[in-house]
Amino acid sequence: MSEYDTVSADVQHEEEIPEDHPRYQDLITRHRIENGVEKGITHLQGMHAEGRGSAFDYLLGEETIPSADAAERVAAAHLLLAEQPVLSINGNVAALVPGEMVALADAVDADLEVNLFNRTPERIEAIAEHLREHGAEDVKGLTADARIPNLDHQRAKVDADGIYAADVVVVPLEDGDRAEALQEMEKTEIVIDLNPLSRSPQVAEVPIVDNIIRAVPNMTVHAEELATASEDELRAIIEEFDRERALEAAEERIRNGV
Ligand code: PTJ
Repeated sequence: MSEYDTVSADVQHEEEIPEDHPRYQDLITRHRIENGVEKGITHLQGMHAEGRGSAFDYLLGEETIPSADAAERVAAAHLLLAEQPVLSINGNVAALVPGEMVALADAVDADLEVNLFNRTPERIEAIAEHLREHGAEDVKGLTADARIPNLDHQRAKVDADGIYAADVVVVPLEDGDRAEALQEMEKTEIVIDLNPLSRSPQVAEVPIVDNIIRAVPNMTVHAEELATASEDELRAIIEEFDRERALEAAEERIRNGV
């Protein structure tokens, strides 16, 4: 029996997963999503989403490829330049990277807003509470006093002084319709999605094809490094970025391993 056979399928705490396990990150991810479902944070559909993401991550080599790192730096530059940046949180994001989203929001002075595909008052409140437990002081998304135009009922609900008014929005693991509707509102949209062919990264001004577990901490590192950069320097970073090339590079890695 190998030492890895001792990793039970019924892990209670993620500390039980050995860090040198070859599938460590994937096991941690699965564990956090399961925990999220048990706590009423993550929707059951979030498990399907995670399964899809994990297949793409496997093909990407489970690492941040250079084009994704560049996109994460560009995203940090956009967030630092923004007047009113907002980070959107759904049930998968809350389960996977709650503290990391709070740290990013602090680094770029952004708001956090809960915005769900499968919206219920119970899940909104559970996610807001989970974020508070991870250090968030103010969580938006509970008022829901505005609507994203041209989108069906529940998914369209946002805060008037949050996503509705934002100039730059980070929308991780987003559904394509909402990503398109936000694009139509002429917001600068930063999408994190492991599938480069999904509609959300396809419409985003900054598509980040990377696992959210790696992407968010790396965006924070870039934001901290760029904190003293001038507006001109930040604008130059943004102008150099080629979104089509970033999408092609990710697809190339997935299809051909290059
Ligand atoms: O919490 P809710 O109710 O708002 O629902 C959230 C989900 C994610 C269930 C909902 O938005 C959904 O069904 O999303 P989709 O259409 O499955 O899209 C999720 C996308 O995220 C897919 O393209 C996945 O490949 C990608 N993805 C999954 N896990 C990760 C990921 N991308 C980055 N990092 C991940 N860990």
